[in-house]
Amino acid sequence: MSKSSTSQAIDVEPMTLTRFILAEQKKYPHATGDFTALMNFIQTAVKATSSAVRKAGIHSLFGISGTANTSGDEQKKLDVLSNDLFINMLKSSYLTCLLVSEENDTTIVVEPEKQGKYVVCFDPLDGSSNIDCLVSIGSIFGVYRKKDDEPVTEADALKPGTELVAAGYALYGSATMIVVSMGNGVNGFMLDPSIGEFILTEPNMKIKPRGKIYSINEGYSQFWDQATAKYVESKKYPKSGKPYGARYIGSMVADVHRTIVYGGIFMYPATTEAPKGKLRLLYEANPMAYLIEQAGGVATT
Ligand code: P6P
Repeated sequence: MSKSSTSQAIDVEPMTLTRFILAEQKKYPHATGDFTALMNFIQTAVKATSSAVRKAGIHSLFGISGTANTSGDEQKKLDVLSNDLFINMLKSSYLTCLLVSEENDTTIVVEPEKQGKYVVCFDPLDGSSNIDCLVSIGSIFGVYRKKDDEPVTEADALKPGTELVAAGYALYGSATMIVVSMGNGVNGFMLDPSIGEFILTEPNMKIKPRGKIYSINEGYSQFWDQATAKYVESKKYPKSGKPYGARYIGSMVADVHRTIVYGGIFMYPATTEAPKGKLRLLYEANPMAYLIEQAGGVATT
């Protein structure tokens, strides 16, 4: 990476997320700049959410909004703010036709005059129960391409994860990072607040073949099925070698990011209390499974 000659280490040719994706799309003759443009609008929603998260304590943005989302989760003020940001930026891209948000009871059909080819399923602020205690939280998105010219219906979003054309997350941690894949590997981009750009800092992210960390909410162990219990036991009391370390943040984005960077396993199994599990398929499980597989890992129900 070239540096200017000034004393301030300013990169005169920064590999920004926009530049990277545009170059990536040039590798596919059929590709258009549309996904690059869509990612620019997602970047704006992430930057604004990041700014709000980091000044929430100062500007009384902590606390609840007094409403609940479709899953019955209590909505925080920041949930509502980030949801509005994602919806407004995605709609104004003129590149989306249908939006599915964790915070909305129904699908959002974009006004016909603004419709484009992408369907975006997103959790605008995942892990928001951790906001008020300053634990890392994140945004998750999965992108499908509408394949026909028929009128938009919710069926356009009810697609298997194998049909995703891209997925990513933003992590609002000690730094703000976007991790994204368009089906050709996973790359991580750190927000440089001094220039307001996401800079490529983790090229070609690959999960380790074997890790040393297991991540699951052990508070529910009495509700696990036998297979889960036996597997976790095998990590704590291995027949040979050291036991795995336990790490569980309770924010999926943070737990999955750590799993990609350090290796290991993240689990949120179904329990007798929650036979269908908790993580939502369209905007948590599918996008994260896509990223884990693109990083060389394995994901399963
Ligand atoms: P529990 C956050 O609410 C979330 O959807 C995921 O981010 C996280 O992995 C999970 O729930 C935590 O759930 O039941 O362990 O608190």
